[in-house]
Amino acid sequence: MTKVYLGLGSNVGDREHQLKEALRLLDAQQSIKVTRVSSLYETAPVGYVDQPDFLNLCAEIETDLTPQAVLKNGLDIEQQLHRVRKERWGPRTLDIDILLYGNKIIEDQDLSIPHPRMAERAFVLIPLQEIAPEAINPRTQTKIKDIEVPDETVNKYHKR
Ligand code: PH2
Ligand code: MG
Ligand code: MG
Repeated sequence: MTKVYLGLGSNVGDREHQLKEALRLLDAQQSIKVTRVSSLYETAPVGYVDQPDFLNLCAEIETDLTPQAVLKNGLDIEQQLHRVRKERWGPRTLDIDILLYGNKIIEDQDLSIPHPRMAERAFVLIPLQEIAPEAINPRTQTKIKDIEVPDETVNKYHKR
């Protein structure tokens, strides 16, 4: 079994419901067990800023699936929760990103792990530091808890 860390975000519709539904659908897979979930965080949009605030969380799963299969699972769940892809970084009902897959480094055309922008994003780092302070980014060999968090607006929404 491999420990995989996911970043989930939503800024359209019933954000909290969609995040919880995504966790439920992940855990319902035979091949995936959701083992830890962070608090929910309300976060100002990063990148394309003219869009609603997000709710973000991070989850730890254990799985024997390949990285590509985890990606496919995430995309299927995004579809089930009615995600419409219009613009990159635009508003979405649900986004599931793979942040870390064990200690593997993956550079495929459609998949880059560790997530290439995770160290620059407070909306990823704060929830990830909550559930996986000792995890290591295999690209930089840094512990997650030692990564300096950028100064963005991130408010704890509530404990699950
Ligand atoms: N996701 C993005 C772009 N910007 N900003 C916040 N606060 N949260 C996100 O999940 C997010 C974002 C692209 O996936
Ligand atoms: Mg994303
Ligand atoms: Mg994504």
